[in-house]
Amino acid sequence: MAISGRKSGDDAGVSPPGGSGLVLRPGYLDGVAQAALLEELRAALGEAPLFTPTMPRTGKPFSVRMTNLGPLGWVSDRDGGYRYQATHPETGRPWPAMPDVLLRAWGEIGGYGAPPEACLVNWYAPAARMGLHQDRDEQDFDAPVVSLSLGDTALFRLGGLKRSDPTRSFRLASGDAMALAQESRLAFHGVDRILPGTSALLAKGGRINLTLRRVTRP
Ligand code: MD3
Ligand code: FE
Repeated sequence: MAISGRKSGDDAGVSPPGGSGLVLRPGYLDGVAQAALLEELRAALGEAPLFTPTMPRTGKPFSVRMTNLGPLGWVSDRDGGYRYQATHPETGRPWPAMPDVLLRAWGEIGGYGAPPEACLVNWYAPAARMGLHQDRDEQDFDAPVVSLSLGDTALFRLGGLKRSDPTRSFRLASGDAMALAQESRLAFHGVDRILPGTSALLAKGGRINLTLRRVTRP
């Protein structure tokens, strides 16, 4: 069975206090499904290798390496800034297709009528992190963002609509899924650190996060 846990008809998940529009599905993928998805990702990475994005204007490299799946991919570099584009910044080729398990997760957890257009693959080495930011490079903020985690557990931080709003932290473990819609869609968020040795899925440790998004308005 690909997906563990709830039967159809169960509620969408558990919401931590204060998080309107935030849905957490701990253990959404069981160990077998995690390993199968990892194999699909390894094949995709052969077609669309990880690249190191750089910050707009400064050119400072991200500590997270990235690639994308689907019709559009998120990229960033010094001169072009944050953007979505249909091709890999280094190979110039289209992004690989999204695996079915991701399309299924989008429907089951996000519950949005139109399909996702972008799956950003974030690859965290054990020391990588992601500073507090908003996701606002999409045209459609009505669509949710759906995230799946693989590998070592992340200490994730979620705030409010202003950078200075209070934040709360929780752990995202291998196989966990999360959806952010409505108020939480434009909330500040980041990854403070990866907790080493918390999963055996990746032999060298580290973490992969897959983020499914709608970019254009359907
Ligand atoms: C909360 N990635 O790629 S995924 C990103 O774990 C990103 O790699 C993090 O933030 C990661 O932009 C977090 C969960 C997530 C994705 C989108 C969000 C949380 C979000 C949008 C709004 C609020
Ligand atoms: Fe983000």
